[in-house]
Amino acid sequence: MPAPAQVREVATHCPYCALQCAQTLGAPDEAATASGAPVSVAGRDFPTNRGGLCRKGWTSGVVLRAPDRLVAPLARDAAGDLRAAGWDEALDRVAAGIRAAQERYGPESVAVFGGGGLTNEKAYALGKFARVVLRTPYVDYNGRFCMASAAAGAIRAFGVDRGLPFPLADLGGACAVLLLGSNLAETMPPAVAHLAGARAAGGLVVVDPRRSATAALTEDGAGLHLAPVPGTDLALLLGLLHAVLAEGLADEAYLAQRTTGAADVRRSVAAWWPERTEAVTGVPADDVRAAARLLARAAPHAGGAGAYVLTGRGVEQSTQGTATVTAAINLALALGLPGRRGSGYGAITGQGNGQGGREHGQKADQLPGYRKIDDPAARAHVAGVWGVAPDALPGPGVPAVELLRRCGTPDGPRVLLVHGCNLVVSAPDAQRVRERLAALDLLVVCDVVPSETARMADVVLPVTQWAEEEGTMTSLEGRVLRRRRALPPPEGVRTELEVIGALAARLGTPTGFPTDPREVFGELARASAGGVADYSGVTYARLEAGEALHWPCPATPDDVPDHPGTPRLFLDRFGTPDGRARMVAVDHAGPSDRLTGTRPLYLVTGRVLEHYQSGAQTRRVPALAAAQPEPYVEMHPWLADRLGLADGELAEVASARGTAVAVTRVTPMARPDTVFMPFHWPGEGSANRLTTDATDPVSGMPEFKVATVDVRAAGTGQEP
Ligand SMILES: Nc1nc2c(c(=O)[nH]1)N[C@H]1C(S)=C(S)[C@@H](COP(=O)(O)OP(=O)(O)OC[C@H]3O[C@@H](n4cnc5c(=O)[nH]c(N)nc54)[C@H](O)[C@@H]3O)O[C@H]1N2
Ligand SMILES: Nc1nc2c(c(=O)[nH]1)N[C@H]1C(S)=C(S)[C@@H](COP(=O)(O)OP(=O)(O)OC[C@H]3O[C@@H](n4cnc5c(=O)[nH]c(N)nc54)[C@H](O)[C@@H]3O)O[C@H]1N2
Ligand code: SF4
Ligand SMILES: [Mo]
Repeated sequence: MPAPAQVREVATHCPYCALQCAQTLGAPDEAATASGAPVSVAGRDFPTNRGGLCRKGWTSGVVLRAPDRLVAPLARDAAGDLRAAGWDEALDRVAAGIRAAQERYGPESVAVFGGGGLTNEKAYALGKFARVVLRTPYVDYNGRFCMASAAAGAIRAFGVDRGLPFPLADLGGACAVLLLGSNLAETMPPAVAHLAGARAAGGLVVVDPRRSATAALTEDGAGLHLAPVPGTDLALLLGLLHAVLAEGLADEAYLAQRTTGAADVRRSVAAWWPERTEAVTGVPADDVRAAARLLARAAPHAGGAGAYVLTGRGVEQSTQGTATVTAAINLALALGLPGRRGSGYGAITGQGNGQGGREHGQKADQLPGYRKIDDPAARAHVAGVWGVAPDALPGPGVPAVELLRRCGTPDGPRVLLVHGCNLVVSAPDAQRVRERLAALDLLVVCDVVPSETARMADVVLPVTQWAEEEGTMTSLEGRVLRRRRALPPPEGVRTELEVIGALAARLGTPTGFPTDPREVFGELARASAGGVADYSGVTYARLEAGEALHWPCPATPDDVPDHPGTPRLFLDRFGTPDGRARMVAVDHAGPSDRLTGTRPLYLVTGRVLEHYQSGAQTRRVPALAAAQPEPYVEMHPWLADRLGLADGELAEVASARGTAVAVTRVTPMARPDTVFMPFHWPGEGSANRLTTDATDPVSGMPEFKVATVDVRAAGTGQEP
């Protein structure tokens, strides 16, 4: 009998969402690893997850052993098939394709698409590679699909975008939480524990057109569920603020001392009587008033235990996402919440490194440290760290959706490098995205598995995943965490830092591209010094010692103690030039799709507990795939009855973009005028065949959440 494998315990964090639950991996020794021994996963005590994990976290070790794991580069041959290739051959082909495009069309012919799941080190290296080696403005990432509106709203109001400007555990002390468009109970289950205080006080208010698992947490006197017409949250927030002001519940002293713009905002909500709000949103006027009172009673100026306003993708993935976030912030400011201990406003970041991913320079308009690429001082600082002339850095590029629209067009990018995004499943109007990718001269995809996007590529480069690499992630509360290597990667796989370094060497680079994550982090920290997201005082050594370091954490001189990091922002002042929060008046216009006689229903899209995003990872975990095997469309029994659809029957859902076919699930969770589809699957049932690529004018974020559709039994032709 072979000797049992020695198991080494490695403390790390979950590969998936921004909660970054702490895990202990049981990693078998090298010999057992090589023969495919499983990696065990256990929850580890940590302030965000308190030892808990969701079902995805528990099964995350399975992805490390995916049978179709990419272990060699793939290159498309003359017959059009992807076949295994050596690293030199694959990298040479990528470099030659880039050079050919650039010689013919200039540096703007090459684009980079990054991801919010990449470590800080990889995101930083990718942005630097795009600017210094490719010299292209065309770099953006999937955070544009996720956090862009929350970021734009927070920067405008507070001068700083850190999803939660306070530790998540602070929520526990509050007696009211307004949760807009977030289904935490499925998307971050361990976080639900932090709502216990609000629920016990009857103060949890969930705004969601569906009676989601999170909305159900308001039952039994725990709070209120408001179910607006999809896409009308902005009107609801204007009504809530109207009610707060009309009933004299605002924190006037705070408004006078800590904000600007209150007078404009007051005028702008004057006409949003709860009754008018009801007419637009369908939320009863009495519920609007009740929610306003409940929040106000919990606010610090009323002597309450504290209140929070939190937004999620349900309100942000909208053509008025930035305005909606702004309205949520205005409400929070009127109640005197932000920058107060035990109260606040926050946006719940989604991807594992959704926060860090937007700070280190893979966003079209940014340089590391959350610096603006069009700011001369920022350019000079970062160029200095990179050892290049500031003028050599390109200017701002365009947001993700626009970048994709330009791919393969005569004046747009001819080559696209994708790192950490399964675009053809997760981008809006995905069939059109497929067409754009097919029109490229060269599509290069770096991934760990043959995702649907990788299958379209000309060259696929296999990279290490999560437990096979070192790095850092920044969680939803702005805390920098160590991701640790627990086991060696399969032979034939390289780290993304090695891939970027090898391409830089082939293409010629004026500066170094280190491949040791610790070294990259040191450089990133220097590049971020003095920026909004200052990591210069964070080191691997401090993280390894278990220090809780939330940025900003600037470096200190040798004779001064280390900066302790900043768990709570804005306690003294906001990050604006005058230190006050800016209130900005906004108004409601509604989503870009309108109900019509031929498209009489709303479609909203989102997530289920068992699958993560495009499903590239979780569809490869048998237990998760068995629990949620296929695309479906959720509808109310009345609607199903009217459409002649029974549970389990195939429904055809048609929008102005295309048609999807998915299994009907009849449930009273849905509003009778609204159907819901998760977006985790490719193919015929893919929700993003239906979504619009209309974007928010400020943030560039697409309107994933609301489309108008027709639904009928599949195969019944034009007339139902
Ligand atoms: N299981 C699971 N967990 C995840 C992820 C995953 O893919 N799967 N992804 C992670 C990532 S990247 C993200 S961004 C987060 C997202 O986390 P959430 O924001 O919680 O997730 P969603 O399901 O996209 O949307 C939340 C809710 O918005 C509602 N909604 C739809 N339209 C509207 C509307 O017009 N108004 C309002 N008020 N609500 C609306 C939907 O009904 C849904 O219940 O989750 C993270 N965690
Ligand atoms: N209809 C609809 N569409 C949506 C949304 C919605 O609510 N509704 N939500 C949007 C949101 S919030 C998000 S965040 C996006 C997410 O959508 P995607 O960006 O497609 O997310 P993932 O499925 O996580 O894709 C990540 C890919 O990177 C691979 N990967 C994992 N780790 C690494 C790594 O370290 N390096 C590299 N190179 N690859 C890696 C994975 O295998 C996977 O193929 O979807 C958006 N699309
Ligand atoms: S909630 Fe998020 S971080 Fe925690 S185990 Fe689940 S997927 Fe992982
Ligand atoms: Mo996301």
